[in-house]
Amino acid sequence: MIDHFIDGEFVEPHSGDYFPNINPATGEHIDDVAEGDVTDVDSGVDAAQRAFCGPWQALSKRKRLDALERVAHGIRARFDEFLDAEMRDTGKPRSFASKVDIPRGAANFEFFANIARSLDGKSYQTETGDGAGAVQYTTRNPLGVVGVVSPWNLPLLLLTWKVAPALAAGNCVVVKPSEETPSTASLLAEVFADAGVPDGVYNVVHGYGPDSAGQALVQHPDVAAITFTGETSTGSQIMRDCADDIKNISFELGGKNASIVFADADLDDAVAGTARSTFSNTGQVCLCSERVYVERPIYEQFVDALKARAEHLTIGDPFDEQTEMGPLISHGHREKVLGAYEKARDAGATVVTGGSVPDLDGALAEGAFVEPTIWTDLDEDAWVNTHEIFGPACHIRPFDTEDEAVELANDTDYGLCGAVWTQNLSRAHRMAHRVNAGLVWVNSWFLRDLRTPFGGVKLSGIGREGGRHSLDFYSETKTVCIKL
Ligand code: NAD
Ligand code: 6OD
Repeated sequence: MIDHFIDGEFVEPHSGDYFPNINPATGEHIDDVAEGDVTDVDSGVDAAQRAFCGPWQALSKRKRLDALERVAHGIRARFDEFLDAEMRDTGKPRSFASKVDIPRGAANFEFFANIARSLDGKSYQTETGDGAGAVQYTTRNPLGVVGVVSPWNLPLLLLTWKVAPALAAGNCVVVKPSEETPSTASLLAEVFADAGVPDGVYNVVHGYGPDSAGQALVQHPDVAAITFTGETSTGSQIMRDCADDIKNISFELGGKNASIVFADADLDDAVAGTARSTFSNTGQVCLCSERVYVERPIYEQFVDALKARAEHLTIGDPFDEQTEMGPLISHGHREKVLGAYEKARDAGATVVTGGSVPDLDGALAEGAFVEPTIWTDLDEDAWVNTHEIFGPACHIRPFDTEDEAVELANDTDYGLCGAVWTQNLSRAHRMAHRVNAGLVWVNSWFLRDLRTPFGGVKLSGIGREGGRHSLDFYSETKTVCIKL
């Protein structure tokens, strides 16, 4: 059973209801998860408020941040448990989760603890009419209780990306992990307890989103801010639900990211990088490239090379070291992705590779697998070119000029990131400037430095998290003016 974690204890849901947790690689029922409701959320928020006003604030900043560093060590000490839990919940391969998800879970705590140690305010000397002057300075104050609503694609990574800075800034949290991936949030609760973090600082209420724990958390009047990662349509609903209380919000939402490959790029790097940016985590990373634009002289060569990469991916058991691609998160999501594959075919796409489900034996035959898929020859307004698929698929189209590439890349409602492949330095800078997104990678993809601001424009989000930007969001700046 996976229960809520409230006020330092695992507790059963008020309703007594549990829902199943399914391994998407096999369809196996792995656990039962507490289904939270308004009453459970009330308990979580109440515990967080008491901890905020009591033991968490009573600790010195140094002791609070030391405790977060112990959480980082605690994750590392139980690395294999976190890894197994994440692989079972998501079906993501060991080769990915052991390098990305779990290390980043620990690194997020260490990084934000460190950066918060050196945070400073500003001071100003102010002239006054009487000549005495005044000094003004700023302080940062925590918000109180922060609600964290997180998705299933990088469960521990994205939950800790928000929990760590929220706590480093002095807040307490109530988290609502995705209903698809409850396990690592609960393991993390054990790590918090072992690290000696006071009860009520980190609370977990499991459940669904609308009319369930997620919405109750967002609407709770004593929650000061909501930090959310997930679908754009969910973000819209959450924004409406936060409006009455004018809650602070930070949103990391969907993407329809473009990868632009110029003829002067290092072709091997561009193909390998685009394969990574399209197929990593079975295409379930908000930063994945689903639209690829290739300069005409190398178009055919590029399509053939990406096809070869897709066809050589080892698909299968997430626990096998050799596996490069696991299943999608669920059969429900597979229906959506296969629906997109069908829409592409109906719109007249040339299916370069994939488009269906792979043949797998034994237990894996029950898994939510799909083939990595590449299309060409679709119009830009085709459904799969305008909607986020969140699966291992992309459309490739040729272009002739830099202006055309910019126009194609920017012709979307989203603006999370872009990738540009070129050896021309001036062009790299021009394109980085002209692609309308929160983040542009040149000759790389998903190369992260946690100090940098992360977030999207247009339908891809509101605000920036990362480094000091996160700490800005999770605190209020106060100005103090002292007349001398
Ligand atoms: P989702 O929006 O369906 O769910 C995310 C979380 O929100 C879950 O915990 C869910 O239970 C909760 N939720 C749903 N409706 C709610 C409501 N009305 N009120 C409160 N909570 C609610 O997203 P998902 O399917 O879990 O994740 C995939 C999506 O997330 C994709 O669109 C992807 O692009 C996006 N994403 C974006 C980023 C980013 O950094 N921009 C990162 C990861 C994922
Ligand atoms: O690396 C990160 O910090 C981050 N927020 C990644 C988001 C990935 C989206 O799926």
